[in-house]
Amino acid sequence: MDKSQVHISKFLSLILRHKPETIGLELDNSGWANVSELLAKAEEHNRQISMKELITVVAENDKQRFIFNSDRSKIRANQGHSLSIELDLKPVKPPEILYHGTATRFIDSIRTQGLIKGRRQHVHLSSDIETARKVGDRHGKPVILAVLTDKMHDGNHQFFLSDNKVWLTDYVPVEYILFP
Ligand code: HQG
Repeated sequence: MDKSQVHISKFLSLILRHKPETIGLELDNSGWANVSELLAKAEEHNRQISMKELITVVAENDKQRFIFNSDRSKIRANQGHSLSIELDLKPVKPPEILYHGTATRFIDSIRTQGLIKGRRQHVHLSSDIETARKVGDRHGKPVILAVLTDKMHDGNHQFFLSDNKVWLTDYVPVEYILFP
């Protein structure tokens, strides 16, 4: 993504995951926004985005954060919401191990509380270490935690796989976490 695409992606993350009210937009219960309304309201708030730019950002987004419906009349974020919306994801059996990237400063708290979702709708896990490292890097000195997801699944915890391949779960109790 080039600089202007990153700029648009951050704006879309704000609007489609967290605060649509910033531009007076409403999402439906599944997090979908009407595309023409989104572009019109963005423009009213001095964020001019063309349909062509929007299509490029959706297609070339490094993490495939957004998706259109089939006729491109609607758009939503694939995951990462703090808004309470229904993504309609089906529970999926996870692999044996998934990874969570965090920062050293959170480790003491995670050791006592486990992994909590905080302001987001889910705890985010990835199937590869490199992604986890990048996620942790956003918060400080990165630490990669391995999570025994097959054991969690056996213990009746549910997992979901978002359309952009982020693993989501509600909470990770500390006994399932392998600390480095
Ligand atoms: C930490 C990005 C203290 C948790 C990424 C994380 C991801 C605790 C931070 C997505 C804790 C929350 C989400 C506890 C968890 N005590 N700290 N008990 N339990 N934490 O940003 O997972 O680029 O809400 O380890 O790729 O970092 O936005 O979650 O460090 O998929 O598309 O609390 O955001 O995607 O931070 O990132 P976040 P995250 P995008």
